[in-house]
Amino acid sequence: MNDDSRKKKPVEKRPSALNVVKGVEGGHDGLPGRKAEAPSRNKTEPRQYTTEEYVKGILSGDRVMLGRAITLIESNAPNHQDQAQEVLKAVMPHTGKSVRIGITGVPGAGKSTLIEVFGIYLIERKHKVAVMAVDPSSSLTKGSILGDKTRMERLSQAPEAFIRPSPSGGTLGGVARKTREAMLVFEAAGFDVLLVETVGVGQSEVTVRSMVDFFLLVLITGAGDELQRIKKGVFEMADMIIINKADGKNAVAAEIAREEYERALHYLQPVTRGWATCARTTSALEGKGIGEIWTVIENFRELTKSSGEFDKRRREQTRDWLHSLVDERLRDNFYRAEIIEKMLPDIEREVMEGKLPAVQAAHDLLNTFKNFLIERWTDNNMG
Ligand SMILES: Nc1nc2c(ncn2[C@@H]2O[C@H](COP(=O)(O)OP(=O)(O)OP(=O)(O)O)[C@@H](O)[C@H]2O)c(=O)[nH]1
Ligand SMILES: [Mg+2]
Repeated sequence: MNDDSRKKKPVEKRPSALNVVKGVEGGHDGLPGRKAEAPSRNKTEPRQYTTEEYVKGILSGDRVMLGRAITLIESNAPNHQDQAQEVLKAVMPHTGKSVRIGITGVPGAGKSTLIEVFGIYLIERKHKVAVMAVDPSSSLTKGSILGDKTRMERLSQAPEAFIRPSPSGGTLGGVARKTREAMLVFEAAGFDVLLVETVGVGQSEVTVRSMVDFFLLVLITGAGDELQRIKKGVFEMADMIIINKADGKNAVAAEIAREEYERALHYLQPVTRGWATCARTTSALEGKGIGEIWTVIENFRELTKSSGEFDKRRREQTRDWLHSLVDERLRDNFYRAEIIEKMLPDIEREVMEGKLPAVQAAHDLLNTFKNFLIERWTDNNMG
């Protein structure tokens, strides 16, 4: 900040210990907001936290600071993003010690109900459970999330659990980035089981599969041809299939479906090397088969840890993520460059009219972009 801008913005007189500057809003974690640290007459200016405060809060498992750190990560403001990166870098050595579980399935299959009972099962066994969702369609009103909070009533009140709704708005890529970073923060805060629910819209299953160790597909019976109801690709990504609602009149049908799936799975290439995808029945409503989910996951972890597949997958996921971040940034810079914006409509038209080969057009555009970058670099460094 130079002297000029300081003059324009006179510093308000406040008691020195309460020197409050505009910063990140807290209380986004679904908890009632902490009593305001700022003087109550100045509610619009929440306190800004230092990177050290965030890091200390996360590592000590302070829920309120944890919620704030995730809010910081989810913020699109450039200064928040810079600080979020500092926080992430600092907590990096404390991340990785968890099992990351993706959960997908047809709408209404009982994913949220299952997460509630499974989460409770885990915290009763001394685990710390974080629940996240990847839902690029979720709006700012977070309507679907409110529904989930009531479905996860006990879990959302447990101190050993933390439920974080999907970051709202933006592209799937943006939502996924924020969720990945939130996972790291949860791990640093000592959460050892991370559950990521996907709503099963479009590409979101592929994205969630690319950020978890274990992928769980939740299905139900009784609505026509079972195998038709989900995209074949999703079936092939699963490490475990669950036929939920195996209760009451449905119990027998669920067991028959399970056997059918089990048979079908023999013909599929398993998604995780050395692991045979299996099918089980559950009743989230009656709490049946819940322990079996964990047994399967523990077996999975043991097997893939000893074969090296677990760590290999994580390393590859991180590498792929790096590449997709670079791809995204490059594309963004390219399409936002003024010169490209100007050129593109004409070039597109020429390509569409068959006057210019697409390969030549792409070559011209990229060359123009390269020259634009060189010029900019020269201006910045020589000028
Ligand atoms: N009978 C029976 N009903 C269940 C079971 N699990 C969930 N339900 C009911 O099924 C309905 C949908 O459950 P949710 O947990 O919201 O399902 P979901 O898969 O999260 O749904 P979406 O998020 O909307 O896709 C609710 O009315 C649940 O009470 C079960 O094991 N048995
Ligand atoms: Mg749900």
